[in-house]
Amino acid sequence: MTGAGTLTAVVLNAAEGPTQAELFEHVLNDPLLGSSIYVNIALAGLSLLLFAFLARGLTDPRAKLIVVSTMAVSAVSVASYTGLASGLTIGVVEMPSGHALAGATTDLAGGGGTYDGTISLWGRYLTWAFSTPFILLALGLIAGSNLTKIVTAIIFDVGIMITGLAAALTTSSYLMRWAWYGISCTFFLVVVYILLVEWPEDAKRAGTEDIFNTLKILTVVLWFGYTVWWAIGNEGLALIENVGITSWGYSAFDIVAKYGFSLLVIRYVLNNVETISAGEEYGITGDGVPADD
Ligand code: RET
Repeated sequence: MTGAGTLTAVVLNAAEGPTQAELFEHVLNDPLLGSSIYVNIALAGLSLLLFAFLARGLTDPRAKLIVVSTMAVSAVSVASYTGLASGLTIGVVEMPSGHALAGATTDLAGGGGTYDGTISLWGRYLTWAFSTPFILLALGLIAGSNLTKIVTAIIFDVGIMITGLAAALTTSSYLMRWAWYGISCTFFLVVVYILLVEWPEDAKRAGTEDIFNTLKILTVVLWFGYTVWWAIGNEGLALIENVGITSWGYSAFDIVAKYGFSLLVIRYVLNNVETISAGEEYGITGDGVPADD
């Protein structure tokens, strides 16, 4: 390639943003950002093994459904963090004017180039759309709630995450980023209403109010934490500009909201199978009548 050709290629590359390989190397060579991701892959994997071990003797189908639901959160987490680690679900986003990081550049660690914009770990928001419904399913089942309320909570929960993803990736206007954020928060209020008003009543009826109240407080406080963290992190007001610190915040929340939450749920289910149970034939499909011979 001629000198001018090389220069053109470099400029074009810069305009297109980093390659996946550069992002992969960046995560690998930035200790703070890297550790916030790798630690969670390990924890998610270990928690899956631990939960399977703890629940190995469980036979009641409804109790098992609750445990499987919590295990799904860890399973999605393995995939989610692998997406981040591989560079697949990370990007460098050029913030619109008005944003504190408008015009900022990012030097990629590990020999990558310098690019206009700040790093977004947008894969987090995408995969929360697949993991958090299982947190709500477990909560709704523990509360003994009906299908309508469980599905309503899950629909708005998926809405939170997808509009949160939209907030993270919108570059057309600063205002539009916060408009998405506002829509996301409105959906969040629906979930909070179900958690704080609807399900506690159901849980009282089901006799699970003690554990439900603990889980409810843990969930509402932590989920509110994610919301505030987005607002102050590098993609929001950028009071915290550092991508590694922003990422560690979510990773720390994840550790409690996923694995801590799941442990509480599984411990409760194991010790209270009779309260949780709905009989041997719970969830059976079709109208086949089991033989009684
Ligand atoms: C965003 C930004 C937009 C506004 C709101 C948010 C809320 C996120 C929440 C995330 C919870 C994640 C969990 C993950 C564990 O697997 C998307 C940050 C309201 C509540 C519990």
